[in-house]
Amino acid sequence: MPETVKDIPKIADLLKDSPKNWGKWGPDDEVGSLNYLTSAEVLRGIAAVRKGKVFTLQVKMGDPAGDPLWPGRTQPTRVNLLDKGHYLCGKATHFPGDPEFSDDMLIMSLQGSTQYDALGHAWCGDELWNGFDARSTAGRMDKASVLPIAERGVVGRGILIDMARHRGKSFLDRGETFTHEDVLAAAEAQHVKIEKHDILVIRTGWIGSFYKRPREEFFRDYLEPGLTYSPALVDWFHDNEIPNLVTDTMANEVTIDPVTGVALPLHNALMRNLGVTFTEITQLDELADDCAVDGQWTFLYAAAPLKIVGGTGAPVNPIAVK
Ligand code: UVW
Repeated sequence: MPETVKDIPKIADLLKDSPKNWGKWGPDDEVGSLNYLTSAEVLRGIAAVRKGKVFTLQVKMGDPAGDPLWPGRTQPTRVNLLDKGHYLCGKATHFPGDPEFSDDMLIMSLQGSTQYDALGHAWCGDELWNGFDARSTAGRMDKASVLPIAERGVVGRGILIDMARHRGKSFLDRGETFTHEDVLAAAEAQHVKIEKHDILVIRTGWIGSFYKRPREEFFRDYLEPGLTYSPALVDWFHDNEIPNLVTDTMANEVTIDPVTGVALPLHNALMRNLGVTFTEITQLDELADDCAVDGQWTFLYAAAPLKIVGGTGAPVNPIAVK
């Protein structure tokens, strides 16, 4: 880790020789590596289904006890607009025949729950994914927003790598890192092979731990565990044409890269440069427990974030079918 802030490299310099998929799917492409998920990949996902068991991977949203979200973002808050009280107090509109209704609204950060990031969510310099002008983010995302991902949907073969279990922990420590080589070692221990175009789902146990320990402890000097940047890791994602990285952390990577001191370098190396879509804040504990029991770590993965026009991200409830 550099000793002073001025020794921390600029992300653009750090990644100047890093591979890019810009232009690979044409100059207008806004879904990046999801292009790898062809119909054949959907069928490969379906072929992984053995038992018809369904798992939903979203965290609860709008829990009055608080939701897990990046410090500084707005908690999803659900507000009742109409309920029995309005009828009792004579404040509700009456419909013919006197049917009664409840109604509500949700206020939240679009990245404030289980979510897909738009490919344009993170950038460096003046260009987003595919070389789109970063000025297109002003006011709303005119390019590489979450909408094209939402319209396309994400379906393929998912594979769960349980890094926490591999390390004999219920959840990884604050700031604990792992590499693609650790991911491969965990896969080997699980007797599974990560195949080209797999949707890579990595469990750290971190989000699950939010529900099991004091909030002050979870958020103290916030530093998540996660994948850590190296050129070899980026090459591995590139060579294996990984379309989607899904984890149970808020940012899919260790918060501060311990070697360079750069914050969240994989957001640029994988999302901006390779077009790898990021799914964050998933809850993977139940799926992982089931996989550990039956030894089946692959499944059909299906998800579609909400179709938010110009959104930098959007909530999603991904589904795994074993
Ligand atoms: C940040 O933007 C910090 O993270 P995320 O990708 O979770 O939105």
